[in-house]
Amino acid sequence: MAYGTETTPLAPAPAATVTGLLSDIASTGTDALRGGYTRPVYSTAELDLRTWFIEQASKRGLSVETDRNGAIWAWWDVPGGDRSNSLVTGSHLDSVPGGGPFDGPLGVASALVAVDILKSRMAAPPRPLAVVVFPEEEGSRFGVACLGSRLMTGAIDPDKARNLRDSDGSTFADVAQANGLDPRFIGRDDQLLGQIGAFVELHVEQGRGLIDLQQPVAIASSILGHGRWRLSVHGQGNHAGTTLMADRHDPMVSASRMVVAVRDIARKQPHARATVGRLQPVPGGTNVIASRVDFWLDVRHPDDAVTAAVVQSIHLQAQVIAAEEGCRVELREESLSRTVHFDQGLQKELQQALPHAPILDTGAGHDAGVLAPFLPTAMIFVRNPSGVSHSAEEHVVDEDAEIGARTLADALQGLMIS
Ligand code: HGY
Ligand code: MN
Ligand code: MN
Ligand code: MN
Repeated sequence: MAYGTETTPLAPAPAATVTGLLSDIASTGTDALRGGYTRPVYSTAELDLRTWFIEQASKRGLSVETDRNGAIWAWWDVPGGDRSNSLVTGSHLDSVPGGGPFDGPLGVASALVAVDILKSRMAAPPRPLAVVVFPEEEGSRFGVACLGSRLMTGAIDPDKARNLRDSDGSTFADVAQANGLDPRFIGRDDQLLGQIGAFVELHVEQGRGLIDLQQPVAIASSILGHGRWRLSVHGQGNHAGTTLMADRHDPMVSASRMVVAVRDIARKQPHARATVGRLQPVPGGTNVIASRVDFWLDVRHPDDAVTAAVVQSIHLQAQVIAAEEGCRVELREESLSRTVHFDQGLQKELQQALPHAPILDTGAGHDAGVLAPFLPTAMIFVRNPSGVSHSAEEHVVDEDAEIGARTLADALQGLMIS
């Protein structure tokens, strides 16, 4: 270095912000066709997000490990490295097709900024802290939501998970193996589960609660029970031009009548939500009467018995419609999550740290909901001025995003010393 040149001390790197971290990944997995983001688990986009997360965690001096089910854990260890009674926060990076930029990544980015805030307040954590990214939370590729957290807790049979197939016919076992996992060892992880003292997930609110309350953050009280069922309607495939209308057993007509019946049945049950968002004719040709139509049903209600009753009514009505149309219908349950009430004790502790935050329930499923039966779990929601989610319109204003991260840091700090 030439003498006499004054070296101005390097200015400390500007503190990371949630908005800044999310802008780093804003071009990853954009979907020109659908709008929004399409980041299925183990797709190039989601793998790029995993790389981003590992880089961000490593930059913060966290020790990064991937567990047997593909979840990534970034640890801020206590001196000595004992991880019992750890605090865990985080969320997911995969998305629904055409999803918004915040569903999942907001919780991950906020957790990274919360670590920065806590590191500015203490040299070492009094309790081990981990930021986790769970895989396949949306179930968009292999059909079962929260697959990573269900595997870790044993909430899904590993054999069933290994044999789940994506739309190309690849099994989860194949894809997991291609991404460094050993499919023989996926499943319940008692050692990891036993280390977690509490889990707090921050997530964009997927509704209007905070808009109407005019508050930036809320604490979650419960998650509606929800399930997914696949209905397959079998008819007579045939030529669109040579088959008279009177000679048809068209499963597309049956399925369409069934979708309307789903809406009509759910409308009769206050608080019930029933959705058909995915319908696949086979073979799917414009000039072909389908031989089969598969469609997927998502039903949710605060009372699990009502969810079951709604599905049963839908199944009965579907059988009536199929008989009238000369078709046959099969229904198969793909996943079921009971209504979850978050840990009261943890909720009270959060309320001490966040005295102004209202308490809200949610109809959206989360990894936190899967963990809740196994360990004290809580969620923090951040206001979404669009009130819309699972859509490109989903939004969080910069100021609320930073309030969310600070709120998470305060909540975690409160739990560290409790
Ligand atoms: O479907 C859900 O509620 C969640 O976003 N996976
Ligand atoms: Mn989510
Ligand atoms: Mn979602
Ligand atoms: Mn979720």
